[in-house]
Amino acid sequence: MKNEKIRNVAIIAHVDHGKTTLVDQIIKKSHLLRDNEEFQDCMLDSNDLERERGITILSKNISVEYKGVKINVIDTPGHSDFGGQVERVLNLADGVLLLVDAAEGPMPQTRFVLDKALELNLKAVVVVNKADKPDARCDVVHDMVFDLFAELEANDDQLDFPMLYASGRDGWADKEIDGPRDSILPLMDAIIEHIPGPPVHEGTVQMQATTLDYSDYTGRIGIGRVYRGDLDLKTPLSIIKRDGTVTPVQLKELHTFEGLGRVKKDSIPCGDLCAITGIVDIDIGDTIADREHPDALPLIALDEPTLSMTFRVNDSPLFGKDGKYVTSRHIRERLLKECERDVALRVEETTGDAFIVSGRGVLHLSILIETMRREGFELTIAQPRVIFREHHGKKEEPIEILTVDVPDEFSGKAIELIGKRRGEMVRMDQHGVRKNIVFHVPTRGLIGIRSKLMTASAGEAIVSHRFVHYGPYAGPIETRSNGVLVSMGNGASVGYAIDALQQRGIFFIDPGEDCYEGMVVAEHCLDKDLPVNVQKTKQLTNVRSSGTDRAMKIFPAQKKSLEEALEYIAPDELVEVTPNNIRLRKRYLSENERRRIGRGAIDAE
Ligand SMILES: Nc1nc2c(ncn2[C@@H]2O[C@H](COP(=O)(O)OP(=O)(O)OP(=O)(O)O)[C@@H](O)[C@H]2O)c(=O)[nH]1
Ligand SMILES: [Mg+2]
Repeated sequence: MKNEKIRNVAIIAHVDHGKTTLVDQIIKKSHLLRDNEEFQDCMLDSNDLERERGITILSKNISVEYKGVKINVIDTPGHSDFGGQVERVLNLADGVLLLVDAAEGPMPQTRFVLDKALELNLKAVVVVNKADKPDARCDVVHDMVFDLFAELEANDDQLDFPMLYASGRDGWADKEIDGPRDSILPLMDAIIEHIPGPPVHEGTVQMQATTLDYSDYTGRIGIGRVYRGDLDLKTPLSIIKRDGTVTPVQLKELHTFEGLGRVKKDSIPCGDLCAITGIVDIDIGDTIADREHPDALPLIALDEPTLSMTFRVNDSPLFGKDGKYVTSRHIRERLLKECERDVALRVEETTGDAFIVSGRGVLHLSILIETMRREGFELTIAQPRVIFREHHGKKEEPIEILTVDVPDEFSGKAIELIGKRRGEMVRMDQHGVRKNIVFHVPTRGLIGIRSKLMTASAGEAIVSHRFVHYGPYAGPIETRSNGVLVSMGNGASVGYAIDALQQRGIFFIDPGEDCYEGMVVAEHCLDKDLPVNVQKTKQLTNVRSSGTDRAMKIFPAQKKSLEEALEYIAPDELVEVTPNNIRLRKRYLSENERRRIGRGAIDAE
């Protein structure tokens, strides 16, 4: 039996294919906003970083009522660093809306999320989105999606997927390509028609947490689905942990999703989604079940971290100038708190006030750093390192699938660049004047590659990658080939000095910025490091200047974003992160010390 009054649907797609925008339209259409709430774009991307970067970081639940049916919609992040999250929340759904950009077609993350959905035997409704784009090629994309389903060995029922054309931005969806294009309702109808209601399993209650949330008032919040029976506040319950231990628990509150928020309830029917509070140590995959019949649900796979960075206290000469939290105690507490809500994160304490923080990729960890920075933390971060593992006595490393879409004339350069980083081409397709090239590349080789590809293609490349598996160690990869210019002294940089030095490299700082001994101020045009005096001022002499002084012409500094900085630094360098500044520095600040210790010693660490 199915509960026809409920639909649970997850929206999945490659990054930026328009998931959140589409969910916005569903919200808008359902008149969910109260009068005093104003409609914003991407309402659901609610935290500052999400809004600023225009990406979804955490999956979110909303719920709308349509034709007497409660539709639970789960918006998921598209970036591959968060793929594990998507995989988990698919457990909440009975079907998916697979969005595909009408111009780009299926991309690596489309393949990944669809594969997971098919594996779970979920019904898919395909939405060819952004059909308003001038370069939309709906028919071609439709065929590509069909081929993708076939490649992923979808069964006949799955292959027979319903398809709609849509523009989330313009708020319409149609079954026909030349439909009226005036309403999003055909999409809502398709959900009700094609996505099955949740099966109702009679018996004692079983609920599983698939996502964690956290609030300072209630502590951990478990979000999940009721698979069997009804979840009731009065029933005595137990929790079954990953290792099989069973402990009696008492729920404090039970919430159901309604509109953009949550509403307190005494009971949740089988098949519906809910959030529960009152269990301090609830974890992903834990089952909440009847105390008399503690039957565990199948475990949920958790993603293993593939990349780590060492976080240390900021010990540069300018430490504490703009941060509130600078001690290792503060950093430890904050990192442990983050682990409470982010299951893909691991923190390990090491000697010397340092923490090895491991996660799913540069973006995953840089979002944590950026968040901490905004909260007033100061840190230094060492170069990202890939996590190797041993398998049958052999060293293995994470391998990713990388897709690069470039205009023809740049394809040679792209292939050469990726080849240098041990990338192997697996496929190349031509569409129009562009080539779509797929590679397998070690994660090590991907660090910093996006900016290189962008430069090599005059900004035209569309680059995306995701982890596929661990594979044999591919051998050494040459990373940065340029050396850097390192400040020899302390004090603000001087325009006169930068003017004189800029023929030797590209500066990362402007005149007047605070510098210290050991700070990296520019990229050297040669392959070795060079100490420079950026505080040097013009000599004042008694001789009257003849007026032939060359006018200074200082090029704008090439400022690095946090991610760029992390991807740029060499093993003997650090990124200093404070609320207002991102500086690059040598790990050992004095030149003598660096000479004594030598670069090799750090590399070998
Ligand atoms: N032309 C056009 N642009 C769209 C459409 N829908 C979304 N966009 C734009 O595409 C960009 C990404 O949209 P989002 O809705 O944030 O995409 P997303 O899939 O949620 O992205 P992630 O959560 O980061 O994976 C934004 O700049 C939108 O304005 C559409 O239907 N047509
Ligand atoms: Mg989004």
